[in-house]
Amino acid sequence: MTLSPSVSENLYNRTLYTLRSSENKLCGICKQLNSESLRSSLIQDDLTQYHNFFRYEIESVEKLELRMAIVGTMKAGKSTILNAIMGYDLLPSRNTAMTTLPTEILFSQDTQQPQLILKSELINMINIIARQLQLKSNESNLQIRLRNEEDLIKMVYNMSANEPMTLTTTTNESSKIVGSLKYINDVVRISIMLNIENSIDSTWIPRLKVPLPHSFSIPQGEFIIIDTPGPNDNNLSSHLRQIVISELQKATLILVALEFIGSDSNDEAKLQEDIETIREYRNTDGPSHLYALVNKIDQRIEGKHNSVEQTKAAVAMKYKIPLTHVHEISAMNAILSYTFRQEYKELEKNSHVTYEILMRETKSYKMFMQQALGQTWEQATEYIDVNFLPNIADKLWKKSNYDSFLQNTLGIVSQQENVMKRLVSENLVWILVKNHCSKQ
Ligand SMILES: Nc1nc2c(ncn2[C@@H]2O[C@H](COP(=O)(O)OP(=O)(O)OP(=O)(O)O)[C@@H](O)[C@H]2O)c(=O)[nH]1
Ligand SMILES: [Mg+2]
Repeated sequence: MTLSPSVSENLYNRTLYTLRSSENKLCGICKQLNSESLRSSLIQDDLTQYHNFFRYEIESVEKLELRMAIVGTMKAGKSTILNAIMGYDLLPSRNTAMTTLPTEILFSQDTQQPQLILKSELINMINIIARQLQLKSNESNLQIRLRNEEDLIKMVYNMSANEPMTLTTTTNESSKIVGSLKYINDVVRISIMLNIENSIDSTWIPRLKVPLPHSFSIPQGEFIIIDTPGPNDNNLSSHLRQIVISELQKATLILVALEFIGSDSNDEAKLQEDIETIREYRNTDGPSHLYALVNKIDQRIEGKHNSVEQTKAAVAMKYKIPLTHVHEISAMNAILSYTFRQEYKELEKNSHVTYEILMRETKSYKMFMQQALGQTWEQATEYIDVNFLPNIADKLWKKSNYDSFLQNTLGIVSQQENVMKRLVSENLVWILVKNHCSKQ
């Protein structure tokens, strides 16, 4: 395997050597234990779990896989944050609970256009649930059972009048991708709220394959981020929660999304619990794999809200995350400025850009103008030359703080190296045995 010059081949080899020899040591311990104690199911379970741990870590290093996951209170903007990292509006977002199934995003060097990949098992399951939902529109209490959520109620009525959406194993067009993901997430959400059984397997989660965004470069290998629903989402079944937790346990880095104004204290407590679960599972590397993203800073009013320093210090303390790992961002500023800039660039290639053309041909125009220029954006078009808009987009991008976040948190090469250095420096068998003893 040829490695990118940025990841040291020496470190790569040492990491694999450490993992493989730790795995061998573990096998040695197993052999030494007499068969009587091995039969004790507790030890047997733990040993199987440790073997899986080594298999998983070895495979990840071999593939040079860097796997991150985003967690955070419901509506903190997790999906929007990831859309802004991808530079595409693909993950559905709205101001009421949206993400129900974790979604895997794979950044790939050889992909030109985003693609949604769905397992046929998931499609079959969604179709089975959809057929049952078609019969539900006449049920009493439907509104109450769907907690008066307009989107969901509308969807059930639509489904009873129309054929279910046709899902395909691969989808390429952005608007179809977001439509399919919204449909799948809502079908699962409604099925849980109406007690319709779903037996979704953890390996069926939707997968998005996207090109590398912005000015990213990654060494040879795979870079994956998992979007998740909020831990305070009361409409998740325990089965789905388990799928989310197992996705979090597989991740080497966790992004914790928060709103800068904070959330309900019960919701924050649930998030802290999830973070503790991840910490316990991965207590080989302390807090260094956690990063906090304090989102929606475009809504901060000076004098009314906490300052940047106060906010960061409070978050670092509450979630036990190093202060240097706390970043303030505005995902909204980032996605709108980025997508507007891209759309403007495309138009510029073929014609002289005017306000009319922008209004007619771009998707991001209105929201971008509102976000950048505020409530009076329509009047602003009278005194701002259209050619100046790309500069305004650049300024909005700067205000998103995404540059420093992308460099510091997603500095992919250095993160891959950090993960490997950690694996090399630690006596993994010892740590696993210690964990085992502390559990007894
Ligand atoms: N003003 C502002 N709004 C934002 C920002 N990021 C997200 N939002 C809005 O916040 C709401 C929730 O965003 P989502 O991305 O759906 O949040 P989420 O955390 O993925 O939500 P769930 O999947 O339901 O847990 C949406 O209405 C977004 O438009 C931001 O940076 N600024
Ligand atoms: Mg979401």
